[in-house]
Amino acid sequence: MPATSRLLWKVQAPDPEKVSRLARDLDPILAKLLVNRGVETASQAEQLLTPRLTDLHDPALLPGMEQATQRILEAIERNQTILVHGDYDVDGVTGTALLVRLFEHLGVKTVWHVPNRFTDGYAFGDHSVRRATETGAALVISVDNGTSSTETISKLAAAGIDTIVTDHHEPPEGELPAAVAIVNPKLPASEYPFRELCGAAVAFKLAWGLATKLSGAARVRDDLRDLLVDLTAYVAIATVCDVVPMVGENRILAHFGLKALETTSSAGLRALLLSADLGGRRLGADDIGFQIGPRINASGRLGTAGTALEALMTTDPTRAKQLAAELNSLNLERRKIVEDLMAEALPAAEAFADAERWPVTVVAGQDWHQGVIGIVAARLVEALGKPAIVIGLDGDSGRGSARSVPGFSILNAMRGASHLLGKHGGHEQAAGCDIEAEQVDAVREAVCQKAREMLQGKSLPEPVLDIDTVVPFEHMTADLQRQLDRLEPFGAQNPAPVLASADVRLAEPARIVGKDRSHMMLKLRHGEHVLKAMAFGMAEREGELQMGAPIKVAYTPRWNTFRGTTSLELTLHDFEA
Ligand SMILES: [Mn+2]
Repeated sequence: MPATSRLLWKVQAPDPEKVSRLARDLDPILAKLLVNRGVETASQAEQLLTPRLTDLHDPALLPGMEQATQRILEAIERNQTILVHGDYDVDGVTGTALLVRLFEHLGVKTVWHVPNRFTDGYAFGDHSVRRATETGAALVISVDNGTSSTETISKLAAAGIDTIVTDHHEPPEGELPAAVAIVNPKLPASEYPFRELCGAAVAFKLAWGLATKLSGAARVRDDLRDLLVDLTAYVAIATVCDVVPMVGENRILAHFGLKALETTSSAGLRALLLSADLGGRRLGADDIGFQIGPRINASGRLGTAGTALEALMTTDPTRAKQLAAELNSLNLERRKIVEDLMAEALPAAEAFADAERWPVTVVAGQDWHQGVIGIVAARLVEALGKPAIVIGLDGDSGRGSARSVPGFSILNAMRGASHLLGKHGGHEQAAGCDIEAEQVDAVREAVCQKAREMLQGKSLPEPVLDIDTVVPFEHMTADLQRQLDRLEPFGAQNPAPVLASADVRLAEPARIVGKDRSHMMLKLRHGEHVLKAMAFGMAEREGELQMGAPIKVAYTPRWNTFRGTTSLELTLHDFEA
């Protein structure tokens, strides 16, 4: 049965003049991909392809850096206890780990705190004040939060405890908290040249700034320099998982951080890599995003992020192995919870299938695990092609997590129900809300009503597949892939290449694979040139493929290592047969 593609293929059209200019020194396909990513000149290309540590910005350019480092030096001098206060996601946990490791190296009395998302609620709150007083801390350093925590920081001050905020969130409209220092590139007065750092990267900048002060010179003393290099591993993990733009300083930090991670001396990080089967390998952003990130997040989603934090910091190899194993099983448990919840949520969503009447899926369930509702919302968006709000109820009240399709603001749609919701907020693509159980039906009505107004009779934007360029299949070789490798690490604004090839045929019948038999494994060929291709979640489309018939494929090429052998393989995004 011939069929068309499932996505709208949009092949990019880079300016041929710019491409040919870059292609003087570079592979022509690589040149096209660079222009697609906004590169125009040879020197910009050079900067992107050869990241240099010397292109990192001076930490002293960050607002609050001088006051922050002065206050920490004072704490060290007076032998005060410092509380490093993170958040429960990857960004917060890794940033906390790196500051604690620095302070332990310096022999500073250090304690840490990450909130429990079920018992402590939001990132900075009374639990923070309690923890600080209990531990006798004189100074709290926040990681990945705090810029809006005016009330909590005042309470800390009233208890005689100073706060240094390190954060990357947008500052509030009104007054900033009365902290000793707020280190955040997004402050209105900031002259820092790069706004897009993740929270762990801001914490790293503080570590670097402090190391500079302690060295008494711009050149950081050797022990601290070695430590800072090691600590970039945490920054790389956070930069990938927090999905900040993978450009400029972020890309440099991720590039060198991945290298540092490959050779890390940290027992905890090594055990984590081994448990994910990533030991001794060259690491890419995907390895972090799909293997390391979910393991760290599982801890905060299902219980306390403390397990992940300890796993990232421990120096004891035996303990490291235990903790890595624990994160592994938490992650498996998390997956099982997502599968079970999907089995309930998908049929519930299908009861509101009509996209004109119900442009946004709104489903709720008693005891739906609030740690995974965001993941389930994303899965529903993928399955049904429209935005989704998934609500986990706990008795009379609950929490909702929303995800959207590109080009549609779920936050706007959610605001259509603002009079029915508790606290709510977020971004265009992802948002969250507090909600009463009895309001679910009314919220569904109000959100869908608002969404229909936003769409004005048009249907939701069709899912688009951006394709970098079309290449003859036989050009997709290991040599080309080694060129494309130079664009790593990939992320937002520097996506992995998506290529398309026409006139490809099956070299053998498709094989249905996977535990739930939802994937297809293909051998594709053009003439003698044969490559293996994985079509994840496309098993149901097997009937569209026939031996001997030409196929158009859109794919991302990747290296696949299996039993010690590395080969070039394609991940299909879509096909047309
Ligand atoms: Mn963050």
